[in-house]
Amino acid sequence: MSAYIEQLIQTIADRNQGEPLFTQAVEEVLHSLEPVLSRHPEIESSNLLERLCEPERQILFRVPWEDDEGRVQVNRGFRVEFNSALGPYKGGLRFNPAVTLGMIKFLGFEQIFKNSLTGLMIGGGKGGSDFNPKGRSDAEIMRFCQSFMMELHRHIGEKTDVPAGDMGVGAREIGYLFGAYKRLINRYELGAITGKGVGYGGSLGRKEATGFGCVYFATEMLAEHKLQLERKTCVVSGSGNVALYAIKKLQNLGARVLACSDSTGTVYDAAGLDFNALRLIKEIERCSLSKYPMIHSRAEFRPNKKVWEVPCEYAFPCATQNELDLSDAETLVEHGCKLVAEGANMPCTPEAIHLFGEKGVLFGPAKAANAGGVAVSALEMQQNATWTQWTFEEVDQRLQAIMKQIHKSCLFYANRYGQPGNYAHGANTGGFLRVAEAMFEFGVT
Ligand code: NDP
Ligand code: 2IT
Repeated sequence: MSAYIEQLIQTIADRNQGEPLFTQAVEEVLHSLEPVLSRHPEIESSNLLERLCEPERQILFRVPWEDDEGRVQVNRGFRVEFNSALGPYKGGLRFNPAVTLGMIKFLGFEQIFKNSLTGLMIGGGKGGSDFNPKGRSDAEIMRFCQSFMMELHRHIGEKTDVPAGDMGVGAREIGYLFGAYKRLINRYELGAITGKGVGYGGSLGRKEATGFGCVYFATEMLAEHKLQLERKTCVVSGSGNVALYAIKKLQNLGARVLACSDSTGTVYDAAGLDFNALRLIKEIERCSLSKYPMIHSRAEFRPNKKVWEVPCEYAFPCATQNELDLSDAETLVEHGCKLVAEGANMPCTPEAIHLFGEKGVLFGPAKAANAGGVAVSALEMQQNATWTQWTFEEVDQRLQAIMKQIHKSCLFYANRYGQPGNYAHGANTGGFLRVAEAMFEFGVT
């Protein structure tokens, strides 16, 4: 590693103490950039990387709200506006008790490169709260969202910063957030939030986009290596928005999905998972997957077990960060797994990714493989800007074209900077260069 990069990583770790997820994400990107730096000395001389690793703006706020018992609760709200070189800050909101500033910074940092890779005009940002939506009534969720927006509204806008969903934030929360926003600003500013309901300005295909996009990306990787999806066995971790629609697309394309998971455990169904049953349990009833065997008695629920123990040919981590570690990677390799495509953000640890490289497991990194969600969010902004709505087919076709293009870019940049076939390398360098070129043209910003 170059002394410059090593020093920079150290400086960033020192300046962001107590934020291990953020430093993990930064390290992974900076390591990839070495060959770029040696060809472009102006990056070092202009301190571009230091600027890139420092958010343009970070907003922290109190979110007071009243629960159903009339008690006043207090949560923390975050919005990290990381980089606006390519467009308005764009990225989701995460509601989860584990949320910290460091977590939002890691997600916002990743978002910069992912959004750049889509080729669309979107900067990088992320937000959220340490609010735990689990076990809360709809009325509590609504009051929380309204209070959250009471502060957030002054920072967002269709040309400023455009939030969407992430873990714990789906159609219900987006509805409450948009309803509050509209009231507070007294304007029907559709493009200020994405992931909206399709009846009031949302894009058809946005709900499916991340999961579908991840499978489209995997399909490109497989085709590149003369492999197929049809009749292959797959496992998907998680059973939320990303996981469910990855499962659906895998099944549509003829794969057999044997297992998925949630925070309570794994469900294994040798006959292939039933998408409608999963959707009922997770999207509609918001229950634990332990209910699945009540619908299909042939299936087995394994409490507190990870999905990686189920032998598969292709694996799709779609739940959360660092959910697939070295020992999980070893298990996957032992079972003959040939491809891992990340639907979640940073689900594989650096050690796991290293092992995949050594063992020749094809690895599709999150920045590329899960970019379909934010890409269709940008398509939602385009529709909103022209007060139109495209058909599902139109959106899906554009999504497929975008995922194909991202796949091509990854290979192109990996090859150009001396790591042929390394998708993670190509995603980092390709995503970086587009942002860096814009930042150069802006001067010192
Ligand atoms: P959801 O909240 O819809 O679903 C998250 C799922 O992961 C739930 O099923 C949850 O279980 C499960 N889960 C959480 N922790 C664990 C764990 N340790 N082990 C197993 N399962 C777990 O979130 P999304 O599907 O939207 O997001 C999932 C990932 O994808 C996140 O990393 C997110 O940042 C990323 N992502 C999301 C995009 C989007 O458009 N939504 C776009 C790009 C990336 P339970 O139901 O029990 O809580
Ligand atoms: O991580 C992500 O890309 C998202 N949660 C989606 C962001 C968006 O703005 O649609």
